[in-house]
Amino acid sequence: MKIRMILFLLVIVCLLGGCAAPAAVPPDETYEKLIVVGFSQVGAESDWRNANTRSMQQALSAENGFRLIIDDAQQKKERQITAIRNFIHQGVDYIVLAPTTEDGWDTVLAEAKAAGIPVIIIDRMIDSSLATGDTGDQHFTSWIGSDFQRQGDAAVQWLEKQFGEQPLRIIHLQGNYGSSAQVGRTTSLEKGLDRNPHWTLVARDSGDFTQAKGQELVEAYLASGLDFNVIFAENDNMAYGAIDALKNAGITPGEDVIIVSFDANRRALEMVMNGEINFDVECNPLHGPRVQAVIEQLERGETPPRFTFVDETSFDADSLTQQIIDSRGY
Ligand code: GZL
Repeated sequence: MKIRMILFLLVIVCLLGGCAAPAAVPPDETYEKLIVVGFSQVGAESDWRNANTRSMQQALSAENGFRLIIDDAQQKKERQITAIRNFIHQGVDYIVLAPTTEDGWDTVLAEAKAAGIPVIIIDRMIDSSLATGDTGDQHFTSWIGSDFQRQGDAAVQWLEKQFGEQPLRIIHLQGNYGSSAQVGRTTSLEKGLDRNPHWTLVARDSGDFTQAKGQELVEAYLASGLDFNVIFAENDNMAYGAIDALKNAGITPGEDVIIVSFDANRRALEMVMNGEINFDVECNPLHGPRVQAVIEQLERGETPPRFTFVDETSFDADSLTQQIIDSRGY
């Protein structure tokens, strides 16, 4: 009886509007107008990568008219493929991909194309055919990144200029195998070794672009008694690790062992100034404004460049000043 009375009273209250569903929050007009961008990022393995992510966040911000969704793939391609499929399912307006390695993207990018979602590639190449300028498939709208073989050539030519006929015994710390940053920089060193018979490749391993692995590899080389006088590190974070290993062994980096590196992060340029790194090749990560410009062109119905190679330079102690370091964007 009591339950019936309670139910009766509830019905009365509802009829009087006391339990109407909360009014749906009207969609925020500005939120609706934001351009939604799904960004599949390699990971957070290096200073370079983190600067790249910050650049994308600063450019593709809500105040600039964007809603940026970032997926960190932890350097695993499979996670990137899943992320892209999720972006397609979410119906984002654009997809930006910073690919881990060059191969294996055709299927998922064809799915994005079928869904009518433009794809912008940044940083590394997605297919060696791109390196030849061949437009390859049409599964991407625009590519913005670096010429990694040109970076490698700058480092090798500096070694040739600095050391002439002196014998070089080289440790080669590579980036992630199959990434175009590793492919390009390695190709240049290979050609340098072919050109210079007085150069010897003492050891070569992948340090995955990380500081920890760079230190681990050089500690192992030292423990095994390898004799080397150059470390060719394919990014600054591996160079940092190598330098720690040398210092811990009482070896002076930049003097007893020549250090060549890539990225030219501000932290590394300080080490060029203090002599621990001898030569550092810029690899510019600040792609956010470049991606923003491409999307804004597309929004206006314009056609952006298919390939944009970013301008980059290199640094040694002779060319570097504190003013240059302080002016750097990353
Ligand atoms: C290069 C970029 C590389 C950097 C590393 O464009 O892909 O990946 O050289 C980063 O620091 O991890």
